[in-house]
Amino acid sequence: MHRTLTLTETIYTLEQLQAVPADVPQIAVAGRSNVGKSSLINCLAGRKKLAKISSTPGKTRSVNLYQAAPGDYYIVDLPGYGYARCSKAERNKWAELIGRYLAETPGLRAVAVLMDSRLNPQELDLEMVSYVHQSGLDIIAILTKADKCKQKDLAKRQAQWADFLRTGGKPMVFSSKTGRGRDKLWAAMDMAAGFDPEQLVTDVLDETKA
Ligand SMILES: Nc1nc2c(ncn2[C@@H]2O[C@H](COP(=O)(O)OP(=O)(O)OP(=O)(O)O)[C@@H](O)[C@H]2O)c(=O)[nH]1
Ligand SMILES: [Mg+2]
Repeated sequence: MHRTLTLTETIYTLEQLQAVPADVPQIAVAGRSNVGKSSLINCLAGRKKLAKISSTPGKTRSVNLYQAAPGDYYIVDLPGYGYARCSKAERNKWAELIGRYLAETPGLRAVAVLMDSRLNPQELDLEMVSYVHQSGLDIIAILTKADKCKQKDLAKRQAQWADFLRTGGKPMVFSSKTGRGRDKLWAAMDMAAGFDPEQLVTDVLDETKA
């Protein structure tokens, strides 16, 4: 099925957060700086330059809402946390923006938490996972940059993370470079947003026939 993502809102300040539509479901994409959030959005969209990416951490500085179609919900690219090389004031500003977004968005249904498949669980990853658990939101746990790991190490990493995920499930394995996990992630996003992926396929086929 052909999916599209369209950037509809770019939010820099707490005041602008008020403009976020309350009635449309949203799935946030969160994770430490440089883990691959914006690359994952581009991979889902099948476009290289939709979201800006960089090998230098701290690239995304706003909350960016991408409208998914079909389905009609938002996938939201967040600034990364834990970026050490910016001022404390700036770090606090982002942390507050991310925190307020996660706490005050009525349409928020789930948080995709991205973790680097090459690293042991980091303190900031564990904090985010426990925040999502406490807030009662669904969690979609994702190991990024899987192309940089051997299959055996990925399996170990999945088992390691399963201990921390309350659902008892393993994180999904994803690579923006190879597209590994892309279809599975779209299905998980659809379901978390309240859509049945199979129904979306049927709807699209019906529209094409009509
Ligand atoms: N090999 C490989 N590199 C990746 C993958 N995903 C992202 N990268 C690289 O990792 C770096 C960071 O990617 P971004 O998508 O900008 O990361 P981000 O999480 O959005 O970073 P911030 O916006 O700074 O929080 C870039 O150099 C990407 O090319 C992947 O699946 N495989
Ligand atoms: Mg980014």
